[in-house]
This record gives sequence, structure tokens and C-alpha cells, in this order.
Amino acid sequence: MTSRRSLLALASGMIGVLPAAKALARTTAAGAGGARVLSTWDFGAAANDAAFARLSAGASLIDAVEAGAMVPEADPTNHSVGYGGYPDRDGHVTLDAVIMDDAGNVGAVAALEDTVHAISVARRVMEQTPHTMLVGEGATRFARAQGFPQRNLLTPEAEKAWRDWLTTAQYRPEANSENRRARTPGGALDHDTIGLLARNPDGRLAGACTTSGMAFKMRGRVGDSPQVGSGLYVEAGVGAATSTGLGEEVTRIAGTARVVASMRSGKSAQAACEEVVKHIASLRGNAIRGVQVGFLALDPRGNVGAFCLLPGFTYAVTDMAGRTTIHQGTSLFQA
Ligand code: SD4
Repeated sequence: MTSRRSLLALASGMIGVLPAAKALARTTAAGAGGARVLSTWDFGAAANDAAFARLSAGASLIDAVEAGAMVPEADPTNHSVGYGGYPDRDGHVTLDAVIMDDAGNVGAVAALEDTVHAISVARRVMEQTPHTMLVGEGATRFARAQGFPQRNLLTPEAEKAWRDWLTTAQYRPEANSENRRARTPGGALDHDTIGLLARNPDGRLAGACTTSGMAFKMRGRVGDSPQVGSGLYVEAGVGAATSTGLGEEVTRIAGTARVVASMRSGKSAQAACEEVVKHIASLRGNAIRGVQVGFLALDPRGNVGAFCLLPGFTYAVTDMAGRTTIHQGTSLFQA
């Protein structure tokens, strides 16, 4: 495995600072006081800012992570979350989402249709039902019953991408459509699932994860994102973790549950992410060639962990003062 792609041992480096922010010290991803909000990918910056604004106004962690996740869900230019997401191979946009606090309260939806804010429906599952997850038609009916408006999520742009895909892929789902469709013509990853973690000064934690999942997936396919312990896991006094990338590789090992378990055993957030990515690599060998998986973790003191299989995984950190910076996750392999 390591002979075909060399191991990288670079420290995670800050690659961007939002206009309003001042440069932060490179020695820490979050500046003094640690991270307040942390999310996957550079587009997470806008979600972090929305979450931070809610926290600053005195809202709960759950309110904040929901508000953050709603930003990319409503963005039609983001083709892997919410409205404007790429559909399954039958042309239906289906959404997966989970929300969780550190007291074990959790709600999720999978294969939700015709509803922009999957994260808000997941929250209603948490707060209004005795269950932790609703799927498919039942989830969609629940959304209607809860008053969420019906909306066609398939934008003309996403429909065109799907029709183009049909001409070349001949209806065959490919695991790596996920990587392929998320790359710009220049090759850089632009949009992807959002996983968002937030922390209060007293060390309490919560998280949210929302996605339209793998592009052109089989109808009924559910990835890691809405599954507790795969796309998201939060444990009081220990930490929170979220994932992005090819969900099947996270789900088969209960990835975020493992990251948090590793933190529980004493590892730092960073070491825990590294341990689990390396476990995937050793378990899967050549089967994960060209596949991206990335984990983010946050501990109660605001320390951040980020590690991935392949280069290109960016994440957004907002510190206690509300300054948001974009970072590049260290990867196990070179491209
Ligand atoms: C999934 N993990 O459905 C999600 C999608 C994603 O990079 O994160 N894509 O597999």
C-alpha cells in the first residue's frame, strides 16, 4: 500500500483566512481558547459563521449546528448537500442527515425527498418522536406532517449532470462517482457533505451532518452521513467526530464511533483521526485506491483533529472570537 503512494507526515497547515479575519498562529488550528465551530470543507466557513452567530446570540449548541447545516442545504450551487444536490441514478434527489448532542439525544433521516432542510427534519425526529431515524417515504411523510414545505430539489444544473452521467455510465453506479463529480475541471474538490461540530466554553459538544450522498447512487442507497457512529458521533467529556468521503468505507468500520473511542482511550483528537484513517487503509488495501475519506474531531477543550486518505480535504475552523480560517487536512497518501 505505502509503496504505491508515499506516506505524508506533514503538519496540517492553514491555507486561508476569511477577509474579516486576522491570521492565526500556525501552531494551533484554532488560536487561543480552541475551536468553537469546526466543519468539513472550505464551504463550511459560511456554515460556521451562521452557527457562531447563533451561539453569540445565546442559542443552544443544537440550534447552532442546525443553523450552520442549513446554509449549504439551501445553496443550489452545492451539488452534494440539500437543494441542488445530484440525484440518484433514477433522477431523485435523496437526502441523509443526523443531529446529535453529547447527552445521547440524536435524530436522523435517510433517503428523505422533496424537503430542503433535512437537518431540521432530523431534529424533529429527535425531539418529536420516540425514534432515532426515519427513512424514505416515512421520513418524507413525517416532514410534511411537521409542516416542512414540499419542494423539488432537482435543479436544472443537477438534472443536466445526471443526464450527462447516464450517457457515459449506462446506469452503472460507481463508488468513485463521489470523487469524480466533486472535482472541478482543475481537479480540486469543491463541494461535499457538511459535517459540523460545535463546542461551548464549558466543554459541551454537539454536531450535525447533512448530504445528498453519493452522486448517481443506486436508489435506496444510504451512506455514512445519517448513521450515528459513522457520519457523526458525540460523547460528553470525550469528543465529537464527523466524516466525509466515500460513505461505505466509513460505515463498514463505524468510523466516527471509533474516532471518539480512541479519544476516550486517551488519544488526542488528531491522533484519533489518524488512527482510524490508517485502520481503513490497512483493512481495505487496494480496494480504497483513489478513494477519499476524511475525519474531523473536536475535544471538549477545543482541540481539533483532521486526517484523510487523500490530499484535498479542507476544513473550516472558527475560534472563540469568531475568526474563521480554512485549513488543509493532512493525508495518509499522496494522490
Ligand atoms: C456519502 N459521505 O453519502 C457521504 C458523501 C460525502 O464525499 O461525504 N461525499 O457517502
